[in-house]
Amino acid sequence: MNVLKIAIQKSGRLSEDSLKLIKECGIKLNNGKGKLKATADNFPLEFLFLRDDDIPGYVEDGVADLGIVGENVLVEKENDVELVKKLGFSKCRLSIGVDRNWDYKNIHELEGKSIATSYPKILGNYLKGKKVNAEIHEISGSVEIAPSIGLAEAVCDIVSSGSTLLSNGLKEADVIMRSEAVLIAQNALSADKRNILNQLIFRINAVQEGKQ
Ligand code: PRT
Ligand code: ZN
Repeated sequence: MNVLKIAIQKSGRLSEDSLKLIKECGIKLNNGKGKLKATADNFPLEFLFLRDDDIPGYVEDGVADLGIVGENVLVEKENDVELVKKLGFSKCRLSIGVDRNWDYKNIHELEGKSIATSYPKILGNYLKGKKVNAEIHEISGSVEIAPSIGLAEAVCDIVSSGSTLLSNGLKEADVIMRSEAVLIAQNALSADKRNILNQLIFRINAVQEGKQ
């Protein structure tokens, strides 16, 4: 019998709500805590617990058939996968942050400036679209401290409440993209697997309609 493999973030901001959605779909997980794999009792799904950054690549390669990941990571990675459905949780923005005393009016003020980010592709494409030339510094974490240590004049980072920007003397000046968790699928699923995916989508739709 066919089983769909779904990749879920092992631990982080997507994990809890991803598993909650699965549970609300009536799917029961058999997992020992801390394991990298789990199966379901009553639905043909197998779970792989991975770092979110690795999920789009594993889905493209077919190591997993499905995945749940932030749209921000999906767009940045540029993997060739299908965006099946927006899931409505882990909502956030990818935003430009600047010194709170900067009287920022629009993106053109970043012309010739340096910007620290973990999202060089999304930011680069956005700036190109706006015809702004800026220097992008790719850093993998603690982006918010870049201006205070003189590494960059602005940042482009994930924001939800905005308190991390504030506590680093920055303010949210411009929104580059809005993001939420999305269900992704491998492009070339077999007809049998597509059938299981359709059953899963049916259940997710029912859960989402119940919440409206
Ligand atoms: O270990 P792994 O690589 O799997 O996880 P990760 O550390 O890369 O990601 P994780 O768990 O932090 O985030 C997973 C996804 O959650 C992100 O890709 C986003 O789609 C989404 N998300 C939603 C967020 C936030 N909200 C968020 N607030 N991701 C990160 N943050 C950061 C933000 O950058 C800031 O530094 O949380 C901090 C607090 O945010 P404020 O604005 O509320 O202060
Ligand atoms: Zn990550």
